[in-house]
Amino acid sequence: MKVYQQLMQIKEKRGAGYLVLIDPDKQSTVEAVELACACAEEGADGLLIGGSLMFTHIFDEVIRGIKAACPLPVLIFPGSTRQLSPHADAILYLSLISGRNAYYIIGDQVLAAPIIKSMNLEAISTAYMLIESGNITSAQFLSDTKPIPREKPDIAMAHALAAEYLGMRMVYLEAGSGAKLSVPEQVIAGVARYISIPIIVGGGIRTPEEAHAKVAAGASFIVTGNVIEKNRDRALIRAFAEAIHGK
Ligand code: 1GP
Repeated sequence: MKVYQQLMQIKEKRGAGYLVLIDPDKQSTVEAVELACACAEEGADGLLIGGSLMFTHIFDEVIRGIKAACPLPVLIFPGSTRQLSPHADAILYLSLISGRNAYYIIGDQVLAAPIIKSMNLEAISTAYMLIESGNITSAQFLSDTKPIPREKPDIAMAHALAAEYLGMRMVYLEAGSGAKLSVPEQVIAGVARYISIPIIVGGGIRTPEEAHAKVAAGASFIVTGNVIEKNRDRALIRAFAEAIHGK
């Protein structure tokens, strides 16, 4: 079964899905594999691998290691065309539609498309939208784009609807890794009632309660990165999974 279908089944059965971001820059391969296995055992639904920057050469090795040890679907969450691997199950094929920098809307995608095809990777077309989060995030700085103001849900809604009309399959509302403030529920709720494609929400989510509030507002998938990578606490992974699945 395709990963996209798998994700839709998770959303259907569990109300929402929990995706954990593993950044190969922040740990060794052994640690990344350990964390991935803990996520599988404690109820997460999938893994995102990637980051805005990549200082390490072990990107491919981490994905291979995780795939060999862990049953969860592995999706690449690419900061650039340098983050590709034939060992992943799929790639979030991101277009940074909140910005007006053509390179991140279509330039990098053109460079990546033939490689993705040759790797036989499933590409899941995803509208990537940066939402203002209290500080300048890596994604904003590196893409040289402005985020959508957090108190203007109407701007986010119009962008998300444009993505749906363009045929994109998911919308990712991103506060940024380590963001001071996560995506406001008001923005999620506005977008959720306006479009019919699933919404991923991530960036700066630090507690299961916060994750639950995002799902209640209309998120279909929640992503956490830093909070799990720093604590590496199985009970916390379980608590996030339960809060997101509505248990
Ligand atoms: C970043 O949304 C992800 O792209 C995760 O963010 O590391 O802040 O959880 P955090």
